[in-house]
Amino acid sequence: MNEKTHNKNKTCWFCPAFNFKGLVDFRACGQGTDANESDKEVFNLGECHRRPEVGQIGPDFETFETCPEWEKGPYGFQLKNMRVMILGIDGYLGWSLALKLLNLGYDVSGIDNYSRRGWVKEKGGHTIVPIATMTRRLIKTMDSMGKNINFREMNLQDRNRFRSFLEEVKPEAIVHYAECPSAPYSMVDDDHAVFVQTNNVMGTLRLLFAMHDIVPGASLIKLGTMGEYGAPMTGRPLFEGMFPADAILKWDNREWSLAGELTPRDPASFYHVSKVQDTYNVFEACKYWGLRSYDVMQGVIYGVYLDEFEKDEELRSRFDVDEWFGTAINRFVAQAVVGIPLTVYGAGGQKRGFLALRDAMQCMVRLINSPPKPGVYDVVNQISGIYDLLDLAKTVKSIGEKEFGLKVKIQRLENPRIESDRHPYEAIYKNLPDKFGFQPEVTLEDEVSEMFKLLCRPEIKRRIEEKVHVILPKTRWSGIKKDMKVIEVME
Ligand code: USQ
Repeated sequence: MNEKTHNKNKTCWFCPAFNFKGLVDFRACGQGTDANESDKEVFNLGECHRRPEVGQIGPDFETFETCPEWEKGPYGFQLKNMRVMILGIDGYLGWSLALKLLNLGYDVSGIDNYSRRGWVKEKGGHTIVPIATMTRRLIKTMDSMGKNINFREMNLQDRNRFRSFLEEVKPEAIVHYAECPSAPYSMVDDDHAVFVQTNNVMGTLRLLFAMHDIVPGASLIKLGTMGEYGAPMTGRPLFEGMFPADAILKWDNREWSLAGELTPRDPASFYHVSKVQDTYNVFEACKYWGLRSYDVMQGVIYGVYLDEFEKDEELRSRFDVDEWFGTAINRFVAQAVVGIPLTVYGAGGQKRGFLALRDAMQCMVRLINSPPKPGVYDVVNQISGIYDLLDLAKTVKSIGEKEFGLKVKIQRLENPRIESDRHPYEAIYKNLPDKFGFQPEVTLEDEVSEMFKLLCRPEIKRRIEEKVHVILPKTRWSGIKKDMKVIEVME
């Protein structure tokens, strides 16, 4: 596939500017139109918001290649000045995506209530890469890119304000990052578990209803997680959200097709449970109302690099390494820089899908450029490789020692989580490369080197040293409050 033109044959069916007049057919789960009233047409004519002069047109009127509203970009055809709203625009991913989209010519808007800054502060941490206030960020994007972001400070659950912002912007795509992303934070106690689930699940539900009422044609790119699936000990592959066409269930000498059914979920924390519930809510909204969505089952993100960050130090995105908001590879690099033995939990045989920040951003742009048809709920497993934790720690150790002259140890700690630490893991991740032209741009080793380069700077190293007390894990899934024992230190 030519990665630049993978979406060239998509028609008005897929375009968020096309306003359908009839019913849409919910195709994602094998449910046909029989459930709808049979005397109504399933789909019929519509009109284009962007080109009212063409009048009533059919959904196959133009392709992205022929339509003058679409132009060739580095990640497929893109809708000119497409209006993309990022929910959670101040976060690690939200801010990175905002810069990437601005640079590519999108019209970017966003909301945030700065809760991520607040959660990290509540736990005594700070982003070890300093970040500017939103006001400074907006000034800096204007200075260095000449672009404005239409930003509003607000909570997604602030119903009336959010709805008026949607009315004002009328986004053509909405990227939903506005959730609390931390498994350990959701396991601290009942207050944190209730907060995470309320924040995440109710925020998404508010969003779905608001989209139904105000922008039903917009495409929703919703951040889910690979952790929804768990790691089944049978070794069953982790398909992309739904079973493939040839999956069969056999039982009691009988057989059924599983094609198109949502696969079982086995989430790994109360946070991951919130994402499972989101999955069902988004799936249902597509089914009931013809909304369209990609649910992005994202693996663990790592990295600090994006071309856009290089334009100005104040454009960098946050980078957390504390127990609650830091994730494995990011934490390992920070630990190596300040001489803490790398914290591998349990046997270290946990396998997970990982993805570098800049590759994650590429995937998101590709998904924005290729909206699903109305009524379609689809899933991508967004990872570029599968690694086990101990191997990752060894990779970080080796790069830290060879390239940066550090002395790095690895410690195996009692596992604070309830999870298998030796298990089979076969995640399927074909949709992004096969359907959307995704090609990873960076290797694990190169990104780890980039991280070391930044984190070894004296001012950043100092910021890690100030927060060493929040690096070792204290939150046990069992609820027992006790430090983790060191099982083994590996030189
Ligand atoms: N782990 C260690 N040492 C550490 C930190 C983590 O061994 O210092 C292990 C954990 O036990 C776990 C694995 O590394 O087995 C991943 O843990 P993590 O903290 O890097 O990531 P996780 O809690 O799974 O959550 C992160 C993001 C979350 C996203 C998820 C994708 O915080 O938002 O949903 O990655 S996934 O892991 O695929 O579910």
